[in-house]
Amino acid sequence: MKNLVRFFLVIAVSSALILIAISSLNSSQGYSGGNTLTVYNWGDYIDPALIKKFEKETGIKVIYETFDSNEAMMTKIQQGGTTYDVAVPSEYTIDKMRHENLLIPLDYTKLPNLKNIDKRFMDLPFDPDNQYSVPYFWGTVGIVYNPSKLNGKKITSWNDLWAPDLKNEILLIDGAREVMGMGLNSLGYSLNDTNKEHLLEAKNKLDTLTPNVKAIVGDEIKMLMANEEASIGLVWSGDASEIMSENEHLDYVVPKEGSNLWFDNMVIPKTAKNIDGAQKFINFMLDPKVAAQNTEYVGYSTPNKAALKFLPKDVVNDKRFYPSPELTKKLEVYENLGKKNLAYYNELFLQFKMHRK
Ligand code: SPD
Repeated sequence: MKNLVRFFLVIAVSSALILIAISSLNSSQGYSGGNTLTVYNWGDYIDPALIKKFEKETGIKVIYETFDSNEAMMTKIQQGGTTYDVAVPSEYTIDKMRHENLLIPLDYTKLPNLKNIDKRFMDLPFDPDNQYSVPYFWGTVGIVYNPSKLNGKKITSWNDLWAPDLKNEILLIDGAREVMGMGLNSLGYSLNDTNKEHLLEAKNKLDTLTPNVKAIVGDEIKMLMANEEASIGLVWSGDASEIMSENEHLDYVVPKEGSNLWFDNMVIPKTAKNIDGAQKFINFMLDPKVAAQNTEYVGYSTPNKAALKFLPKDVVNDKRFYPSPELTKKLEVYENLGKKNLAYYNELFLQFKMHRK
Protein backbone atom coordinates (compact mmCIF):
# COMPACT_ATOMS: atom_id res chain seq x y z
CA MET A 1 0.00 0.00 0.00
CA LYS A 2 2.82 2.34 1.01
CA ASN A 3 4.46 1.64 -2.36
CA LEU A 4 1.21 2.44 -4.19
CA VAL A 5 0.92 5.81 -2.37
CA ARG A 6 4.58 6.54 -3.17
CA PHE A 7 3.92 5.62 -6.85
CA PHE A 8 0.93 8.04 -7.13
CA LEU A 9 2.92 10.74 -5.32
CA VAL A 10 5.78 10.41 -7.81
CA ILE A 11 3.30 10.58 -10.72
CA ALA A 12 1.58 13.70 -9.26
CA VAL A 13 4.86 15.52 -8.58
CA SER A 14 6.28 14.70 -12.05
CA SER A 15 3.06 15.88 -13.75
CA ALA A 16 3.20 19.14 -11.80
CA LEU A 17 6.84 19.61 -12.78
CA ILE A 18 6.04 18.93 -16.46
CA LEU A 19 3.18 21.48 -16.35
CA ILE A 20 5.46 24.13 -14.78
CA ALA A 21 8.13 23.38 -17.41
CA ILE A 22 5.59 23.73 -20.27
CA SER A 23 4.22 27.01 -18.97
CA SER A 24 7.68 28.52 -18.50
CA LEU A 25 8.65 27.28 -21.98
CA ASN A 26 5.60 29.01 -23.41
CA SER A 27 6.43 32.32 -21.79
CA SER A 28 10.05 32.14 -22.92
CA GLN A 29 8.80 31.53 -26.49
CA GLY A 30 6.91 34.77 -26.32
CA TYR A 31 3.36 33.59 -25.73
CA SER A 32 1.52 36.68 -24.61
CA GLY A 33 -1.31 37.29 -22.20
CA GLY A 34 -1.00 38.61 -18.66
CA ASN A 35 1.51 41.37 -18.71
CA THR A 36 3.12 40.66 -22.03
CA LEU A 37 2.25 41.83 -25.52
CA THR A 38 3.31 40.18 -28.77
CA VAL A 39 3.79 42.55 -31.68
CA TYR A 40 4.19 41.19 -35.23
CA ASN A 41 5.58 43.76 -37.66
CA TRP A 42 7.58 44.12 -40.88
CA GLY A 43 11.38 43.98 -40.45
CA ASP A 44 13.12 47.33 -39.78
CA TYR A 45 9.79 49.00 -39.09
CA ILE A 46 10.01 50.47 -35.58
CA ASP A 47 12.47 52.41 -33.46
CA PRO A 48 13.48 49.84 -30.77
CA ALA A 49 13.80 52.71 -28.25
CA LEU A 50 10.02 53.16 -28.53
CA ILE A 51 9.39 49.56 -27.49
CA LYS A 52 11.48 50.22 -24.37
CA LYS A 53 9.59 53.47 -23.75
CA PHE A 54 6.23 51.69 -24.02
CA GLU A 55 7.40 48.94 -21.64
CA LYS A 56 8.59 51.53 -19.13
CA GLU A 57 5.38 53.57 -19.30
CA THR A 58 2.97 50.64 -19.05
CA GLY A 59 4.88 47.85 -17.29
CA ILE A 60 3.90 45.58 -20.22
CA LYS A 61 6.71 43.42 -21.62
CA VAL A 62 6.79 43.44 -25.43
CA ILE A 63 7.73 40.35 -27.41
CA TYR A 64 8.57 41.55 -30.90
CA GLU A 65 8.58 39.38 -34.04
CA THR A 66 9.01 40.35 -37.68
CA PHE A 67 7.83 39.19 -41.11
CA ASP A 68 8.85 40.12 -44.65
CA SER A 69 5.64 39.76 -46.63
CA ASN A 70 1.89 40.09 -46.11
CA GLU A 71 1.48 36.52 -47.31
CA ALA A 72 3.93 35.09 -44.72
CA MET A 73 2.27 37.12 -41.94
CA MET A 74 -1.25 36.06 -42.83
CA THR A 75 -0.37 32.37 -43.21
CA LYS A 76 1.15 32.38 -39.73
CA ILE A 77 -1.96 33.96 -38.24
CA GLN A 78 -4.28 31.58 -40.12
CA GLN A 79 -2.35 28.51 -39.03
CA GLY A 80 -2.93 29.33 -35.34
CA GLY A 81 -0.55 28.33 -32.57
CA THR A 82 0.58 31.96 -32.26
CA THR A 83 -0.61 34.68 -29.90
CA TYR A 84 0.02 37.89 -31.79
CA ASP A 85 -1.69 40.86 -30.13
CA VAL A 86 -0.82 43.51 -32.74
CA ALA A 87 0.09 43.04 -36.42
CA VAL A 88 0.77 45.51 -39.24
CA PRO A 89 -0.61 44.25 -42.59
CA SER A 90 -1.02 46.28 -45.77
CA GLU A 91 -4.41 47.32 -47.13
CA TYR A 92 -5.35 44.37 -49.41
CA THR A 93 -4.35 41.94 -46.67
CA ILE A 94 -6.47 43.81 -44.12
CA ASP A 95 -9.41 43.40 -46.46
CA LYS A 96 -8.65 39.67 -46.75
CA MET A 97 -8.21 39.27 -43.00
CA ARG A 98 -11.47 40.97 -42.12
CA HIS A 99 -13.36 38.86 -44.64
CA GLU A 100 -11.79 35.72 -43.21
CA ASN A 101 -12.77 36.78 -39.71
CA LEU A 102 -9.16 37.05 -38.53
CA LEU A 103 -9.45 40.48 -36.89
CA ILE A 104 -10.94 41.90 -33.69
CA PRO A 105 -12.85 45.22 -33.96
CA LEU A 106 -11.08 48.16 -32.31
CA ASP A 107 -12.49 49.93 -29.26
CA TYR A 108 -12.28 53.63 -30.09
CA THR A 109 -12.83 54.74 -26.50
CA LYS A 110 -9.32 53.40 -25.90
CA LEU A 111 -7.74 55.16 -28.86
CA PRO A 112 -7.98 58.91 -28.12
CA ASN A 113 -4.80 59.55 -30.14
CA LEU A 114 -6.58 58.53 -33.32
CA LYS A 115 -7.55 62.20 -33.66
CA ASN A 116 -3.94 62.85 -34.75
CA ILE A 117 -4.30 60.91 -37.99
CA ASP A 118 -4.87 62.88 -41.18
CA LYS A 119 -8.47 62.25 -42.30
CA ARG A 120 -7.31 61.38 -45.83
CA PHE A 121 -5.89 58.12 -44.45
CA MET A 122 -9.10 57.15 -42.65
CA ASP A 123 -12.16 55.27 -43.85
CA LEU A 124 -10.49 53.79 -46.94
CA PRO A 125 -12.24 51.05 -48.93
CA PHE A 126 -10.15 48.18 -47.49
CA ASP A 127 -11.53 48.92 -43.99
CA PRO A 128 -14.68 51.12 -44.01
CA ASP A 129 -14.95 53.27 -40.85
CA ASN A 130 -11.63 51.81 -39.69
CA GLN A 131 -13.47 49.16 -37.81
CA TYR A 132 -10.34 46.98 -37.59
CA SER A 133 -7.29 49.03 -38.45
CA VAL A 134 -5.52 52.33 -37.87
CA PRO A 135 -2.81 53.89 -40.07
CA TYR A 136 0.88 53.26 -39.27
CA PHE A 137 2.91 54.23 -42.38
CA TRP A 138 2.12 54.84 -46.04
CA GLY A 139 3.99 55.28 -49.28
CA THR A 140 4.52 54.38 -52.90
CA VAL A 141 6.44 51.82 -54.93
CA GLY A 142 9.09 53.26 -57.20
CA ILE A 143 12.65 53.20 -58.44
CA VAL A 144 15.66 54.33 -56.45
CA TYR A 145 18.60 54.95 -58.80
CA ASN A 146 22.10 56.28 -58.97
CA PRO A 147 22.40 58.89 -61.79
CA SER A 148 26.18 59.07 -61.40
CA LYS A 149 26.42 55.38 -62.33
CA LEU A 150 24.02 55.86 -65.26
CA ASN A 151 26.02 58.61 -66.97
CA GLY A 152 23.59 61.17 -65.58
CA LYS A 153 20.65 59.43 -67.30
CA LYS A 154 17.28 60.06 -65.61
CA ILE A 155 14.90 57.19 -65.01
CA THR A 156 11.28 58.12 -65.70
CA SER A 157 9.59 54.96 -66.98
CA TRP A 158 9.33 51.32 -65.91
CA ASN A 159 10.50 50.45 -69.42
CA ASP A 160 13.84 52.22 -68.80
CA LEU A 161 14.80 49.19 -66.70
CA TRP A 162 14.91 46.97 -69.80
CA ALA A 163 17.82 48.94 -71.35
CA PRO A 164 20.53 46.51 -72.58
CA ASP A 165 23.30 48.49 -70.84
CA LEU A 166 21.84 47.76 -67.39
CA LYS A 167 23.11 44.17 -67.17
CA ASN A 168 23.24 42.99 -63.57
CA GLU A 169 22.47 46.50 -62.32
CA ILE A 170 18.98 46.02 -60.83
CA LEU A 171 17.87 44.87 -57.39
CA LEU A 172 14.23 43.96 -56.82
CA ILE A 173 12.36 43.89 -53.54
CA ASP A 174 11.07 40.38 -52.86
CA GLY A 175 7.34 41.09 -53.21
CA ALA A 176 4.98 39.26 -55.57
CA ARG A 177 2.63 42.19 -56.14
CA GLU A 178 5.43 44.73 -56.42
CA VAL A 179 7.38 42.77 -59.06
CA MET A 180 4.32 41.55 -60.97
CA GLY A 181 2.99 45.12 -60.67
CA MET A 182 6.10 46.46 -62.38
CA GLY A 183 5.50 44.02 -65.26
CA LEU A 184 1.82 44.96 -65.49
CA ASN A 185 2.39 48.74 -65.27
CA SER A 186 5.17 48.57 -67.88
CA LEU A 187 2.59 47.09 -70.29
CA GLY A 188 -0.03 49.69 -69.38
CA TYR A 189 -2.14 47.23 -67.35
CA SER A 190 -3.66 47.82 -63.94
CA LEU A 191 -1.95 46.62 -60.75
CA ASN A 192 -5.21 44.87 -59.95
CA ASP A 193 -5.55 43.14 -63.31
CA THR A 194 -6.95 39.62 -63.05
CA ASN A 195 -6.96 38.79 -66.76
CA LYS A 196 -4.84 35.63 -66.95
CA GLU A 197 -3.46 36.50 -70.38
CA HIS A 198 -2.31 39.91 -69.16
CA LEU A 199 -0.73 38.36 -66.08
CA LEU A 200 1.14 35.81 -68.16
CA GLU A 201 2.23 38.54 -70.57
CA ALA A 202 3.58 40.52 -67.60
CA LYS A 203 5.47 37.48 -66.28
CA ASN A 204 6.95 36.77 -69.73
CA LYS A 205 8.05 40.38 -69.98
CA LEU A 206 9.66 40.12 -66.53
CA ASP A 207 11.57 37.05 -67.73
CA THR A 208 13.20 39.25 -70.37
CA LEU A 209 14.42 41.57 -67.59
CA THR A 210 16.38 38.70 -66.03
CA PRO A 211 19.83 39.61 -67.48
CA ASN A 212 19.55 43.02 -65.79
CA VAL A 213 18.45 41.66 -62.41
CA LYS A 214 21.31 41.22 -59.98
CA ALA A 215 19.22 39.90 -57.09
CA ILE A 216 15.77 39.73 -55.51
CA VAL A 217 16.21 40.68 -51.87
CA GLY A 218 14.55 41.72 -48.62
CA ASP A 219 15.50 44.58 -46.30
CA GLU A 220 19.18 44.23 -47.30
CA ILE A 221 18.28 46.14 -50.47
CA LYS A 222 18.85 49.32 -48.43
CA MET A 223 22.42 48.46 -47.53
CA LEU A 224 23.20 47.17 -51.05
CA MET A 225 21.87 50.28 -52.77
CA ALA A 226 23.51 52.68 -50.31
CA ASN A 227 26.84 50.86 -50.88
CA GLU A 228 26.37 51.25 -54.66
CA GLU A 229 26.34 47.48 -55.29
CA ALA A 230 23.73 48.16 -57.99
CA SER A 231 22.53 51.30 -59.74
CA ILE A 232 18.77 50.67 -59.72
CA GLY A 233 16.35 49.26 -57.15
CA LEU A 234 12.63 48.52 -57.13
CA VAL A 235 11.69 49.64 -53.63
CA TRP A 236 9.04 50.96 -51.26
CA SER A 237 9.39 54.74 -50.93
CA GLY A 238 10.41 54.60 -47.25
CA ASP A 239 13.33 52.35 -48.09
CA ALA A 240 14.36 54.82 -50.79
CA SER A 241 14.26 57.66 -48.29
CA GLU A 242 16.48 55.71 -45.89
CA ILE A 243 18.89 54.73 -48.69
CA MET A 244 19.09 58.36 -49.81
CA SER A 245 19.88 59.54 -46.30
CA GLU A 246 22.89 57.18 -46.40
CA ASN A 247 23.97 58.04 -49.95
CA GLU A 248 23.13 61.47 -51.36
CA HIS A 249 23.97 60.49 -54.94
CA LEU A 250 20.73 58.54 -55.26
CA ASP A 251 17.29 59.69 -56.37
CA TYR A 252 13.76 58.23 -56.24
CA VAL A 253 11.07 58.32 -58.89
CA VAL A 254 7.53 57.03 -59.28
CA PRO A 255 7.44 56.01 -62.99
CA LYS A 256 5.19 57.97 -65.32
CA GLU A 257 3.01 54.94 -66.26
CA GLY A 258 1.82 54.83 -62.64
CA SER A 259 2.53 52.74 -59.59
CA ASN A 260 1.23 51.54 -56.26
CA LEU A 261 0.04 53.66 -53.33
CA TRP A 262 0.06 51.53 -50.18
CA PHE A 263 -0.99 51.77 -46.54
CA ASP A 264 0.28 49.68 -43.63
CA ASN A 265 -2.14 49.73 -40.70
CA MET A 266 -2.11 48.33 -37.14
CA VAL A 267 -4.67 45.62 -36.36
CA ILE A 268 -5.53 43.26 -33.51
CA PRO A 269 -5.60 39.70 -34.90
CA LYS A 270 -7.96 37.03 -33.61
CA THR A 271 -4.90 35.35 -32.04
CA ALA A 272 -4.65 38.17 -29.43
CA LYS A 273 -4.42 37.28 -25.76
CA ASN A 274 -3.89 40.81 -24.46
CA ILE A 275 -6.47 42.98 -26.22
CA ASP A 276 -6.26 45.76 -23.62
CA GLY A 277 -2.46 45.87 -24.00
CA ALA A 278 -2.86 45.89 -27.80
CA GLN A 279 -5.13 48.95 -27.63
CA LYS A 280 -2.60 50.67 -25.33
CA PHE A 281 0.22 49.91 -27.78
CA ILE A 282 -1.74 51.20 -30.79
CA ASN A 283 -2.70 54.38 -28.93
CA PHE A 284 0.95 54.86 -27.86
CA MET A 285 2.15 54.61 -31.48
CA LEU A 286 -0.44 57.25 -32.47
CA ASP A 287 1.04 59.83 -30.08
CA PRO A 288 2.47 62.69 -32.24
CA LYS A 289 5.94 62.72 -30.63
CA VAL A 290 6.17 58.93 -30.69
CA ALA A 291 5.05 58.83 -34.34
CA ALA A 292 7.59 61.54 -35.25
CA GLN A 293 10.43 59.66 -33.53
CA ASN A 294 9.38 56.45 -35.28
CA THR A 295 9.21 58.25 -38.65
CA GLU A 296 12.71 59.71 -38.24
CA TYR A 297 14.08 56.31 -37.31
CA VAL A 298 12.29 54.19 -39.94
CA GLY A 299 12.31 56.70 -42.82
CA TYR A 300 8.77 55.97 -44.05
CA SER A 301 5.99 58.56 -44.40
CA THR A 302 3.72 59.10 -41.44
CA PRO A 303 -0.07 59.51 -41.73
CA ASN A 304 0.03 61.28 -38.33
CA LYS A 305 -0.79 64.94 -39.11
CA ALA A 306 0.04 66.10 -35.60
CA ALA A 307 3.50 64.47 -35.86
CA LEU A 308 4.53 66.51 -38.91
CA LYS A 309 5.45 69.59 -36.85
CA PHE A 310 8.04 67.53 -34.94
CA LEU A 311 9.76 66.41 -38.15
CA PRO A 312 12.42 68.32 -40.14
CA LYS A 313 10.83 70.57 -42.80
CA ASP A 314 12.95 69.10 -45.60
CA VAL A 315 11.50 65.67 -44.78
CA VAL A 316 7.81 66.59 -44.82
CA ASN A 317 8.19 68.95 -47.78
CA ASP A 318 9.89 66.33 -49.93
CA LYS A 319 7.26 65.59 -52.57
CA ARG A 320 8.99 62.31 -53.48
CA PHE A 321 7.98 60.90 -50.09
CA TYR A 322 4.98 63.05 -49.21
CA PRO A 323 3.32 63.28 -52.65
CA SER A 324 0.32 65.58 -52.95
CA PRO A 325 -3.23 64.16 -52.78
CA GLU A 326 -3.54 65.08 -56.51
CA LEU A 327 -0.62 62.81 -57.40
CA THR A 328 -1.64 59.97 -55.10
CA LYS A 329 -5.07 59.96 -56.77
CA LYS A 330 -3.32 58.87 -59.97
CA LEU A 331 -1.74 55.87 -58.24
CA GLU A 332 -3.42 52.51 -57.62
CA VAL A 333 -4.03 50.88 -54.26
CA TYR A 334 -3.77 47.07 -54.31
CA GLU A 335 -7.13 45.42 -54.05
CA ASN A 336 -7.94 42.11 -52.46
CA LEU A 337 -8.27 40.10 -55.68
CA GLY A 338 -9.52 36.94 -54.01
CA LYS A 339 -7.70 33.74 -53.12
CA LYS A 340 -7.42 32.30 -56.63
CA ASN A 341 -6.11 35.44 -58.31
CA LEU A 342 -3.65 36.18 -55.52
CA ALA A 343 -2.40 32.61 -55.69
CA TYR A 344 -1.87 33.08 -59.44
CA TYR A 345 0.17 36.26 -58.85
CA ASN A 346 2.31 34.35 -56.34
CA GLU A 347 2.73 31.38 -58.69
CA LEU A 348 3.86 33.60 -61.58
CA PHE A 349 6.25 35.49 -59.32
CA LEU A 350 7.74 32.18 -58.20
CA GLN A 351 8.12 31.08 -61.83
CA PHE A 352 9.91 34.35 -62.59
CA LYS A 353 12.27 33.73 -59.67
CA MET A 354 12.92 30.16 -60.88
CA HIS A 355 13.54 31.44 -64.44
CA ARG A 356 16.56 33.31 -63.06
CA LYS A 357 18.22 30.14 -61.74
N1 SPD B 1 10.96 47.30 -43.92
C1 SPD B 1 9.60 47.69 -43.82
C2 SPD B 1 8.84 47.36 -45.04
C3 SPD B 1 7.40 47.76 -44.95
C4 SPD B 1 6.82 47.76 -46.25
N2 SPD B 1 5.44 47.79 -46.27
C5 SPD B 1 4.98 48.09 -47.54
C6 SPD B 1 3.96 47.16 -47.99
C7 SPD B 1 3.40 47.51 -49.27
N3 SPD B 1 2.45 46.57 -49.75
